[in-house]
Amino acid sequence: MEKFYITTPIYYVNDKPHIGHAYTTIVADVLARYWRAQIGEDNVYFLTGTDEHGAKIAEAAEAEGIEPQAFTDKVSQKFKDAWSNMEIDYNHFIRTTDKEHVKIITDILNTLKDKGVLYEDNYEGLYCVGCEKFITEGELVDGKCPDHNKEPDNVTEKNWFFKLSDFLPKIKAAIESGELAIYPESRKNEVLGLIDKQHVPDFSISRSKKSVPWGVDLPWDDDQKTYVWVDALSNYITALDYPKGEDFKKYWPADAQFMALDILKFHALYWPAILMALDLPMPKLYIHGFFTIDGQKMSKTLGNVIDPNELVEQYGAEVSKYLILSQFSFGQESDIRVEDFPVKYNADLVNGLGNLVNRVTNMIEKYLDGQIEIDTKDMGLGSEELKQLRFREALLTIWQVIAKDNSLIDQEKPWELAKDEANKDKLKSLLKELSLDLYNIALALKPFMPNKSKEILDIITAKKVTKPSEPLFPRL
Ligand code: ME8
Repeated sequence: MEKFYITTPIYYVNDKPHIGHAYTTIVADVLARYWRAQIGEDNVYFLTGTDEHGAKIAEAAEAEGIEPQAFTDKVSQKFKDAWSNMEIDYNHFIRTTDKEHVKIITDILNTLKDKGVLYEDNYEGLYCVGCEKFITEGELVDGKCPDHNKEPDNVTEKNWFFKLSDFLPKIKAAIESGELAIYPESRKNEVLGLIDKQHVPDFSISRSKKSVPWGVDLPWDDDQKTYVWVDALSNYITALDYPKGEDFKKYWPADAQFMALDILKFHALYWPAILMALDLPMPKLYIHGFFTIDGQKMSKTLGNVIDPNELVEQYGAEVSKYLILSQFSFGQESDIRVEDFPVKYNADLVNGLGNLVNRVTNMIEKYLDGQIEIDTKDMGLGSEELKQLRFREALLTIWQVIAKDNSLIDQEKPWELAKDEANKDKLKSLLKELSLDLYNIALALKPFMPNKSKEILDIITAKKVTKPSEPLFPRL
């Protein structure tokens, strides 16, 4: 039976959700809705959640003067609230502090140890808490981590390591054969380049309890806690109740794991290595760009963090999602320009789609007394693009039809045709063509704007078509 498993990264709860997290979650939501319509609700599983262990989270909790668990409860809820506000329809929201997750992680760690892929070693080096990773001198700018503008900590401790080096040739072969799929192609080549340059040392799977007190215990070593990445990456299978769960048997491997390129290395190297050690099949990874706001990195200090809740307040959930997805292509490095949103809203939604619905239904009401028969044929508008995860291009295809129809009306001037009884057939077939297009536009919009899609379908398939009593998209 066909199935489709979609994941987003699990987001860190050191801070509340922003538009970057929203983008990944929206594309996952649109794709899930698309596949539910193709293969049935019961054959699609969309997972999101929060990553709640590690030094970074413990520090954030301490800064607020509350216990880590209470802190993660609070921030995790903010992610849930934001997604509910954006009308994101996930199947499961996993938290790495869930009891079930912690239990399975403990089993996974034991299995990895039994398989002989872990070893103990002393580590001496620099650690950036912001990145939750060890960092080399060469990566520093003016002695600081360039991403977090902070001096890394000097760390000397005993850790457990994963023998990534043993897996690299197999990972390379899996990427080259397409067994481990990485899209777009440029990101795949980036990963292959990393492997070739041998810039990937073994990775640590644990830290001393003294440095990371907030985490899952390493079952065989009292002094150690699991280091965030094994805990975090495994969420994609613990959520499905690995190894025996029905969901796991049905849904793994993932058909689309979404992320930005900030965490590509972890997903394209560490994650496949863990999966190979567990004898599990490889997923498909889809990497989108890491975007900036008005040319700058999003940061609290700059005060340019865009809160998805504020967008929803201004535009509503569906329009916000449209504005975000239509601004740039998936995979492209981009700059979000919120100041363009009102212009785009007026052009595409008020004057484009809203106006077309209004004109067509108004004319059917006026010239045909609301009577029109449309043959309800699904032309699969935008479907090919969505199958290839080209979200913006799917929208562009829909909007080409909207633009074509609006100019067709301008050219054919149905109000002139209506003046002469001799043109009655011509007028009727024109309105038929337009309403068939509207019907297909509404079908194609379903994964993007389920409510607006239904509104349009209800209007256009009504026994007596009348123009909407209120504009579909009110002018700002
Ligand atoms: O990395 N542009 O969590 P995180 C686009 N917990 N996407 C962005 C973005 C931006 N400016 N900022 C964030 C972690 N994202 C780990 C992941 S997974 C097993 C563990 C999105 O809260 C994008 O999807 O830092 C990115 O990969 C993710 O949020 C990072 O979220």
